[in-house]
Amino acid sequence: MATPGSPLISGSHRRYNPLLDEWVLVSPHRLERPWQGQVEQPQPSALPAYDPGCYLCPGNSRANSQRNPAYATTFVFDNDFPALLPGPAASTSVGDELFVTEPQPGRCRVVCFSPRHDLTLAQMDASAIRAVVDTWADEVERLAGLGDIRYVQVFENKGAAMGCSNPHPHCQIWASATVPHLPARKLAMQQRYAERHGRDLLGDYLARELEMGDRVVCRNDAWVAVVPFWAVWPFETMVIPVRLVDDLRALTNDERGQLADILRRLTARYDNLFQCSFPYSMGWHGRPADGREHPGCRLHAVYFPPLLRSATVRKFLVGYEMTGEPQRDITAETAAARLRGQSEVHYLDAQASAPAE
Ligand code: H2U
Repeated sequence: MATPGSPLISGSHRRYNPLLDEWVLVSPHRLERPWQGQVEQPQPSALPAYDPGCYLCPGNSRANSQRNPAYATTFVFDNDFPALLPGPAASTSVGDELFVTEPQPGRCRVVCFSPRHDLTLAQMDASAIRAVVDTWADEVERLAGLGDIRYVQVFENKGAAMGCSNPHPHCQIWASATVPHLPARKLAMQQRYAERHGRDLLGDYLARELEMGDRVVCRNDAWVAVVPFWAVWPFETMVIPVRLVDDLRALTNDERGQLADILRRLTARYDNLFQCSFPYSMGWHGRPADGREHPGCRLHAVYFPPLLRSATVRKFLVGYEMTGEPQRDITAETAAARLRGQSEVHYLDAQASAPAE
């Protein structure tokens, strides 16, 4: 059945992000200018399954004379160089109006997704990704239970383009004594919407996206991957649960399995777009561990990939974006159509199974 799609806006316009109370400038007409970007050859993976020099591979040594076990699925350890240090619980801010500080004690963990150095989520099978989902939920549970922790941020920084130090598939978890300002603003906006409408913001947003259809990338019964209407990064996506669930810990067995499915399919589409290991930063936003009510809070993941036109041509948030507000040329609808047009079979797996010429 044809979906109605979004109202067509062709000139320069701004779009509002109701989750962050921010705007993005959209300039679709600029896509008509001559393009001098290169078209690149597909990139084969040159990585070995095991790298003796990798500090994340099984059995290898890390900083501070630590040694990784011979792990077979996921492996989690305390970051040897943590940005947040354990300490006394956060007290109130100190200083005058212009020079304010407050303590931010916490914990930092590193999660290896697989013993295989050469895989990413896009090439792992659903059962291996399911182990990652379970590990995230277990870690949030454990860290949220520590007395001095109010927020647990799970995030993955993938690819050298994002400053990632190691291609071995991994993510980080930073647990802090106060809620960082981005999730805090989202919680406040979701609460305001819930108080005004008696429903949750992302639930209403998801229903409208499913009606319009033109920003949806892929979905299953429990999850939808969508390029948000207010996306800043060219191929930015959100992964939103169909059920109102506020936290990774609260996902049912079925929702966890379906999450593994949607993550594999979305990341395979990303890799296939420019036939490379697609760099991105992703993170989960959900309920804090502060024991308070958070009306309207719906768990979701955000993916921020920097690539624009090829495996090397990326977007930078510079110029007007640092001085005015974020801007994009390709619309969210066009980006979603490009991602929808990709296969969910990873290009390296397709190459490997293609008959030799
Ligand atoms: P990134 O690839 O996103 O930088 O994450 C890798 C993390 O691994 C990084 O935070 C930690 C770094 O501090 N690390 C260790 O904990 N031990 C090591 O021996 C090397 C790196």
